Amino acid sequence: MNREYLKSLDRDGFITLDGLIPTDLVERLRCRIAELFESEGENAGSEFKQEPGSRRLANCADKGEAFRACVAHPEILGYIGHVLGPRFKLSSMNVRSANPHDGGGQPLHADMGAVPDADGYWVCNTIWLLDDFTAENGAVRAIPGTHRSGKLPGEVIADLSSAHPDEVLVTGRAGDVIVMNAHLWHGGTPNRTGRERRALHAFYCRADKPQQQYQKKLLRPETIAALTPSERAILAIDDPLNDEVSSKDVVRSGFLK
Ligand SMILES: O=C(O)CCC(=O)C(=O)O
Repeated sequence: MNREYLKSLDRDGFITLDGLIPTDLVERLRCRIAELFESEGENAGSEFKQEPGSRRLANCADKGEAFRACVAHPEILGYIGHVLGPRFKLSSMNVRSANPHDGGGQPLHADMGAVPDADGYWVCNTIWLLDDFTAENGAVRAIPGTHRSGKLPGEVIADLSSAHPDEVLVTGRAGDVIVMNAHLWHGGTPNRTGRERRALHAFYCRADKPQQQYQKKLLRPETIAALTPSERAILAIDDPLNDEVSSKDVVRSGFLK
């Protein structure tokens, strides 16, 4: 892991890992996403949530080998562990595509409405760019340092949809991965172009917190049988603590994640 990146992640709450996704995996993810949008139609995303202005897919760890290749990437897990500590797991894996012609704008939020607790940070997201993120097409905005505020944006900001003086636009190239402390105040911006803007969200949480999507219940037996040991561990398939904390609600709502 790069020390400067670790410093930025601590200070600002996010980093961008340039070109981390091999080109052929970007292509496989795009193809699989297109197939799933086609086959799931109006139900796409409904296992978790549908979002006006964007198309979503949920439970992606169960939806093909291209997604599973993104669950336990060693370099990314290193950064996640830096934020969450040694014991963490995948919380959910979803796709979000900001629709052309002004879709995709979101209010500022922290994922799952989470504030750090006595043990520190407990949510961390990764955004896998499957299209360039530009100033025009719905790049994510973020307010650096707000993950350290111990507050949610709604406690401080009257209009969560308006521009904030301290916000920055996190642009990047298809193939980059943004690692974001998910307590950071952030949100999607409108896609003002005529083309979709696709991203995969691999979202992680600390071991003692419930998964947003209880993977053990949602994955088909054949998917579970095909997991590598490291994928099985990160999905918390054999973790009794996870069964205790996640099994009550198979899917948890939570702001925009
Ligand atoms: O896909 C993106 O632009 C990030 C969206 C986001 O922050 C969210 O859905 O919580």
